[in-house]
Amino acid sequence: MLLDKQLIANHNDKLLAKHKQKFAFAAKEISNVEDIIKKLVAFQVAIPSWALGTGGTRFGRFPGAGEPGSLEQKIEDVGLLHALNKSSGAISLHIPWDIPTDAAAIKKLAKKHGLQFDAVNSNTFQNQPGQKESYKFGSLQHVNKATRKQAIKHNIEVIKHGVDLGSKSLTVWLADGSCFPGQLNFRKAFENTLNSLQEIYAALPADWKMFVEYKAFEPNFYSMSVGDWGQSYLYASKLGEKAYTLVDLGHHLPNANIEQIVSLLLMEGKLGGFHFNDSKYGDDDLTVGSMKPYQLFLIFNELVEGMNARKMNHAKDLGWMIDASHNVKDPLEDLLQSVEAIMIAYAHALLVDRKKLNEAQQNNDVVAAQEILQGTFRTDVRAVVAEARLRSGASIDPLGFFREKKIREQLVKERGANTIATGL
Ligand code: RM4
Ligand code: MN
Ligand code: MN
Repeated sequence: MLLDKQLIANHNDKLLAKHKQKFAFAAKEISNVEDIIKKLVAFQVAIPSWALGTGGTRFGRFPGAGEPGSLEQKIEDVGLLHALNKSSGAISLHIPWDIPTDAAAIKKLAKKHGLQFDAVNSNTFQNQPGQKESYKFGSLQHVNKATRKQAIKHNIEVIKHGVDLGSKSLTVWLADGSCFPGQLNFRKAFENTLNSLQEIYAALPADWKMFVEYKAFEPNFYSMSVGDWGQSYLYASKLGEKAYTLVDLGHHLPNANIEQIVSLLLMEGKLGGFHFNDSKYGDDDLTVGSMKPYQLFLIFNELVEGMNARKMNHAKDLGWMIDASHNVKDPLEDLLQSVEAIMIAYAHALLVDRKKLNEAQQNNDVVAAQEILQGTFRTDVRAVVAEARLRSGASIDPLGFFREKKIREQLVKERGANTIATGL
């Protein structure tokens, strides 16, 4: 489904007077509002191809209707999101869930929707039909060379798919690890993983990046072979300058100080990619900003501070992606909420008075530092984010549009009620 621009414009017209009033009120208090809007317009968050269907838990899955049943339909879904918010201009593919059999046609379709291909993701956490070696006891870390070779080969194939589509990065997330003490020799597992990653790294095109994603636990519950940012950083450093750490917000032990991790990785020039989601307990993969919006702001605050310190381009120099799963909400509505939460957190981070904050830090004025951060966080920037959308031709109110125009109902009519999207 390709959204008619005029429909969005007509919907915006109805909301315009009220929006302008809210925006004028917000803008009065913000001295650098035009600069913030420019940055918001440029900022794009990739949507993963596996987040467009209903996710499940290990207890069950309750599919919604009108889910995308093919890669083409997934691209159309991301195209819909992008038409509504103009901030979701990229899709990230998971192979083999979404193999682009006709890369040229897929590229053409993506282009029609204004989409680019973000990082490609490999999958060595599931066995595929007909696969010779099993990943039950790991993939790149495996004690058997044949299993490691098979997993390496898969990653290299994923790079090739990415090259065909114009991707520029590979994300490697490993489920590898152990479930019980004594099961693994940690050093050997590390060495095997590193050697395997080195072979994959050698197959990277010159202008590509490799993201090494860490996760504290699950599916292995005693040790993970890339369990935290220290281990990921170690692999990335040993691999070379094209390798980076990827931070997924849900992959830490409870109460980890993610903003500090982000700050130090940026300082070392080793933060490469970012997966947004929210959680209360573990890797809950909930809507971004639904549980801990203040933490999201604190993370963005460090991202902006650290990227500015290195004179990085906020929109282009890191890979931004949502990595969430939707068990009870409509995936498209959930993704619209996530993107909105990200844009609000980013706007807040751009709003922080860095000069004053620096002064407060230099003077050990703890109270002032807190006032600055919390004062910013409590500023309502929703109209500023909406203004950025309006100026880029998107909807002032994407969720309102989605509901009013009964987009899901139309998709059900097109696709039927029983389609099931590939993914977890
Ligand atoms: C993992 C991790 C990866 C994602 C898979 C589906 O927990 O977050 O990024 O590729 O899930
Ligand atoms: Mn992830
Ligand atoms: Mn995850």
